[in-house]
Amino acid sequence: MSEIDLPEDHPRYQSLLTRHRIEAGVEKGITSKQGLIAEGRGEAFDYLLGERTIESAAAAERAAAAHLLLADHPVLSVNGNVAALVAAEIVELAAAVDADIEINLFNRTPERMDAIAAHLREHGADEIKGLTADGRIPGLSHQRAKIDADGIGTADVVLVPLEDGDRAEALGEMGKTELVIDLNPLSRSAQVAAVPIIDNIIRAIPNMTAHARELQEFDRAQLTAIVEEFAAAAALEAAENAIRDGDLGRPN
Ligand code: PTJ
Repeated sequence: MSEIDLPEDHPRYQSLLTRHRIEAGVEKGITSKQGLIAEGRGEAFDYLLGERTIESAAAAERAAAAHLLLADHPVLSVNGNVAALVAAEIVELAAAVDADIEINLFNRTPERMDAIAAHLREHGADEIKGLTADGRIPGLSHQRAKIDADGIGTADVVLVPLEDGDRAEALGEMGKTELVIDLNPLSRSAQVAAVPIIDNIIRAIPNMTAHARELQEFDRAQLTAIVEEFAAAAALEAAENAIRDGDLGRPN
């Protein structure tokens, strides 16, 4: 038995674990109510993908790991859904690629910022950015423009999971290389990403950490070759085709 009192080989284990974590996130003041709705939308896409990491997503996860290892200043952006679903896994990825963790919220309130920071610390995070908020994303109004000047402000590569389209677009215009995790290949965030990862974040982050560990010994030329080999448009197309084919991952 595990976190949700269900054996891990139960066919709905991962989906029920995800729901449990999001619900707990709302109860802890981490995840917004809108985050619940966003998770529902994500689940629908995941169901159509067969709740598995498709081949093109695995390639994207490897390319994203190579980007993070090549970066001068990589930052992993965390919102209320990410914190609820994969807090410990984000901390592990940050350690594997030597990245900063920065909290960035669409619906930013001091209470949620503090609750998420505390939750990340409970899961092993040390330094957490996002609380200073002394930088801004140009072209965005409102609280969602806030960033740390020495975090995302100076990052060259940013992982933005489950991001809203406006913010993803504005970050791209700042010249950041964006790695986006989003189960919807048609979302604007996925469309503007250098590396769109069309996979559930619950699978994507541990996969990226495993790739980063495997690529640790690669030199810059080898990592650059992996980055250059990856084609974003082809990955988006493969994911859309997998959803439209709708075999739900069942063998033909
Ligand atoms: O915590 P906050 O205030 O920053 O708000 C976070 C949410 C997610 C509510 C906010 O960023 C938002 O409204 O996002 P959107 O525009 O609904 O986009 C979220 C995207 O993430 C959608 O395209 C979903 O399909 C996708 N998604 C949802 N759950 C998952 C997911 N992708 C990967 N893994 C998931 N578990």
